[in-house]
Amino acid sequence: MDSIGVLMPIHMNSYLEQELQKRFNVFKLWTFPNKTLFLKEHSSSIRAIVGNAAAGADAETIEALPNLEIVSSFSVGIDKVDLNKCREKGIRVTNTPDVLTDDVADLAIGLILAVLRRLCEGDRYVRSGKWKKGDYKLNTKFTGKRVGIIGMGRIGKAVAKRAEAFSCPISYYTRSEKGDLEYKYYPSVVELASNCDILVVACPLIEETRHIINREVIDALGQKGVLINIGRGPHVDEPELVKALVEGRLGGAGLDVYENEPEVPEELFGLENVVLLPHVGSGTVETRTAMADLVINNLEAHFLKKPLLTPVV
Ligand code: 8YV
Repeated sequence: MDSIGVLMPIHMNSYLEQELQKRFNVFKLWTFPNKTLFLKEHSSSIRAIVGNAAAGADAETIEALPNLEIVSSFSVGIDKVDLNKCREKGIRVTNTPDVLTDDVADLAIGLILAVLRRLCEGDRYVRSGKWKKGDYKLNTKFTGKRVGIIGMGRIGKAVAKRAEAFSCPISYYTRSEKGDLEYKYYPSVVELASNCDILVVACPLIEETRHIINREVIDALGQKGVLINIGRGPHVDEPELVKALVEGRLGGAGLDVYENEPEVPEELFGLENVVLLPHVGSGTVETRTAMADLVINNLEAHFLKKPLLTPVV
């Protein structure tokens, strides 16, 4: 398979790169200074793209690669892949579900605890020596709080399971009610937000879920409510979120994702009720290794004409 051209648009993981290079002819786009020239010279050799949550395969790239057969994404979310264009051209698409579910759900709980129990602020308090000079203020209990979840796929369910262990009543919003779940269903995000203390975004990013967290939802969550986003930045109307936090209309936020990563609104930096992470939901050695193996296994299956392990298209 070492003559098969595989395009990586950006650097994502050293293990993935090494393992791909052992098997394929890998083109690392970021090492070519001129993208147009690169495409002119190499476009016909490329039969696969390995992208991720930051850079996938848009219509323009797909059109520029006449021999593209498969996009194997190093992510579960495939919002950066033009699925319609892939369908139209008969290009297969795979992602990395399941292997990252636990880590992302763990991180959602971590963010909830970090925001409510002020873990980062407490750490800064100790390190700065302020503990010696004063009393640390009280924070907010997590156990028993009402947790609302947007999206009840693998990750949403895993967050619910963990929150249940904290005795939290769970409710959720999805497009239609899931018959097999005992959690309370709300047919609108505003209703869900009005009836929970912590709102977790865990749905895929598609046109209908863009800005699913808007001003109305934020106001429904209210002064004591906490927003946790482990989905995608564009799920949230970020300027509205920033305004609500700065004006004290929202209780707090734990964010792993942002609208224009790696740009993060600086107004958030000074707020103690906000915890900011650099999109690391799946970012453990174990999980990123499992994701890389899945990407490679999908590519190998494709080129050996075997069934794909985790097909999307
Ligand atoms: C990663 C993700 O950030 O799986 C997803 O959808 O957002 C993450 O796991 C990423 O693609 C790893 O580079």
